[in-house]
Amino acid sequence: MTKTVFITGATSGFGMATARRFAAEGWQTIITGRRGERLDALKAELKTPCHAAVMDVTDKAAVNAVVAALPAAFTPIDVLVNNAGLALGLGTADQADITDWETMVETNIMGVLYCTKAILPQMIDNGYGHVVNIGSIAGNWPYPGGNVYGATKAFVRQFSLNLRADLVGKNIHATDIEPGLSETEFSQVRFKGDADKASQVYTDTQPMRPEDIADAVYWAASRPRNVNINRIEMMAGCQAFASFNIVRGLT
Ligand code: NDP
Ligand code: 8X3
Repeated sequence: MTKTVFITGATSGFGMATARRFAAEGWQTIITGRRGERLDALKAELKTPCHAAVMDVTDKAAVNAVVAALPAAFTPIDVLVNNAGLALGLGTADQADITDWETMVETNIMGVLYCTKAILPQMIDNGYGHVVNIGSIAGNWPYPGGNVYGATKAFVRQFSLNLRADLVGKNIHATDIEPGLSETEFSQVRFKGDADKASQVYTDTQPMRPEDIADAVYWAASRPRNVNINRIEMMAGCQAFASFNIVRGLT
């Protein structure tokens, strides 16, 4: 039987790679994001049935409207991939812009909540479903400038685990995928279009590729039902942990 995946943030990076991966495995896709022309191009490329909908995850009414208007052939949804998200800035907490903080909270937290709440009822009615959230190593490990971005991803991790605790008896699976250094448009967004700053993040490194994360999403979503993958933390092969920062000379 044909399966259906609903992906947020499919216009770029992990979300686009995830749509391609599920379609290559024969799934039909619902692809969403704010940039409609990119959704149209992706839809034209995919070989399985695809429904594209322009949707801003921070707009609760828009999310509900998109889900309510899904063609019957695309319901019920088997897998929701809550991928849309962003980091804005890398300033320390005292210097960061409060509107950047608000945007990260609205997108990375409220967006995940709006989409989950809109789609869960059909999973519950269907007696089957899987919510895959895209967290980050930034939600597990602090770093300077990670302040609110990392905190939003810690929320995503704990919400994923709590979803599972609530919904195990309803046959709903939940997974948090927690990637590290990966080359997408993420740094261009974080540095607000400063291409030099963005490309420096990846200079002389071997970052993960969007396809590496799509692999993990697909693998988690395609386990047999006697297996739930709670979390997958992934780092680039060139990335690891550092020692604690000890500042000397403080009085
Ligand atoms: P990209 O910038 O390449 O993609 C982000 C996607 O999110 C785009 O499709 C964008 O679509 C969408 N998006 C952003 N804001 C909104 C919004 N308000 N409504 C709907 N869609 C939105 O970055 P990545 O692919 O790297 O990021 C995907 C996820 O992975 C994010 O949650 C990010 O935090 C996380 N992540 C990224 C890592 C990395 O190093 N790249 C590592 C760990 C986690 P559009 O602009 O068209 O709306
Ligand atoms: C993105 C990974 O380390 O840049 O979530 O925050 S990191």
